[in-house]
Amino acid sequence: MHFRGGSPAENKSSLGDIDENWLMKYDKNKDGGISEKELRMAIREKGGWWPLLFSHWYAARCMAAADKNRDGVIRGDELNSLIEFAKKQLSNA
Ligand SMILES: [Ca+2]
Ligand SMILES: [Ca+2]
Repeated sequence: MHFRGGSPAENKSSLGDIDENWLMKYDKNKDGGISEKELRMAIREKGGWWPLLFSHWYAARCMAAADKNRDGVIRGDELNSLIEFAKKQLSNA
């Protein structure tokens, strides 16, 4: 993985962990999709991403960007949108 910019090295390595397998670990109700609640857990557990305070705000932004059919769950192709959005946000942070 290659990222440009001034982020600390530990942020760069944690960005590489953001993929579908990582997200699906947080699919607690096993419905094959990631709800906003599940996404918040993922963000909180990631820790280094964003301060805890932002987890609600950040999850809502990710949902708005990735949940194309507005059913409140990220699944299938939407997962890729979510991953792309998250990486873009985080590499700019
Ligand atoms: Ca789920
Ligand atoms: Ca959806």
